[in-house]
Amino acid sequence: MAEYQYLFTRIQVRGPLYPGVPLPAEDEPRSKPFGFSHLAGKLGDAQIGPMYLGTYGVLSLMLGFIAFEIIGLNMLASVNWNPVLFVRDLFWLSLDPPLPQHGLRLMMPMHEGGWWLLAGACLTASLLLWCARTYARAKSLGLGTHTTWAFMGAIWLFLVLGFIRPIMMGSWSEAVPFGIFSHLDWTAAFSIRYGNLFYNPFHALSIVFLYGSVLIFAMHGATILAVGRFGGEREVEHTIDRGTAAERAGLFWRWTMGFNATYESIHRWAWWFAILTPVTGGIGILLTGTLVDNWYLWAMDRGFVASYPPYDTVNPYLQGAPR
Ligand code: 07D
Repeated sequence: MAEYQYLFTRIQVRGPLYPGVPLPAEDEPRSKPFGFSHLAGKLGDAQIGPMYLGTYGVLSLMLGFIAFEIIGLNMLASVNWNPVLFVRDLFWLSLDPPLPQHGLRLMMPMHEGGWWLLAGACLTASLLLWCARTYARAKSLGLGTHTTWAFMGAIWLFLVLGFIRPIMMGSWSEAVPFGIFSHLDWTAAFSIRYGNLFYNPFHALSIVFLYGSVLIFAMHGATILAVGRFGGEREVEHTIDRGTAAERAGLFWRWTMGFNATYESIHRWAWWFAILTPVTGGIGILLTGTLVDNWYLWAMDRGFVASYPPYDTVNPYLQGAPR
């Protein structure tokens, strides 16, 4: 018979269906637990539910659905309501932001950006409501609100790209289109228009935190799996006990790189790195086109891109010439 040894095993642990810790009546989850799924158990917890929707959740899903529908139906309309073309060309279809001549107007023909604005408003409201929901659920369970703050980091970048920067530039047309390839094209065009985003130090910082998050996640995930055989998933007790998985894990990193994070600090490292990715990214986007018009020439001006040779060419950024 299979023997249960520690949490990181392929054997699925199953107790009776568990509704979760008891909560005050107004915070009780709406649904009962739904049941078990073997497949879900391969990825995470085998128990599905209970699910709490509440006012924020229901409103958020409704507005998100409306945004999704507006985007999808506009795409379908753009291929003359032909479902075959819709599926075939889906990655190329797009709902674009308002035409430049509409500036920051709120009223405009629907097919000249009105649908984009409406979808954007619904999507923004949906994200903010979902964020409020993470706050309310965390509070009701007596948790910290770290998830909410992290989500707000992502929403900050989302708002900079689609709302704050367009307002500062005076036109919704500056915003990102809704579409798979169209938004990729938008990022490439944006980078070229403003002189190569690689020279934007906040884009660079954002990449540092993005790659840093990946590295930290990989190191931590690998470490905990590696000490699973010593019960390493019981992180908290191990933080203060001697002779445990935590001590071996720490020693491993001191051996390999001379220093180790603690079981507590590694999670703060991960949280900060993840959050700083969109936070620094948002700052970088906000500066682009508002304060800095060309990051390549800006970098030349600051001396970390080689200057043009002193003959033949001039740096228009330094000369004040039209660019
Ligand atoms: C995008 C915002 C929050 C998202 C939320 C979710 C929906 C779902 C669905 C209705 C992720 C919203 C939910 C929309 C709706 C339905 C159905 C978070 C987001 C709340 N770059 N680049 C970054 C790299 C280049 C460019 C960040 C690497 C080129 C632009 C990141 C490379 C060019 C922008 C990053 C590279 C270019 C970025 C994003 C390499 C041209 C941004 C961080 C190796 C292609 C964004 C400052 C993030 C930014 C951004 C990485 C290259 C353009 C670090 C690794 C040179 C225009 N780039 N990039 O967390 O912040 O995104 O820039 O080449 O705006 Mg870049």
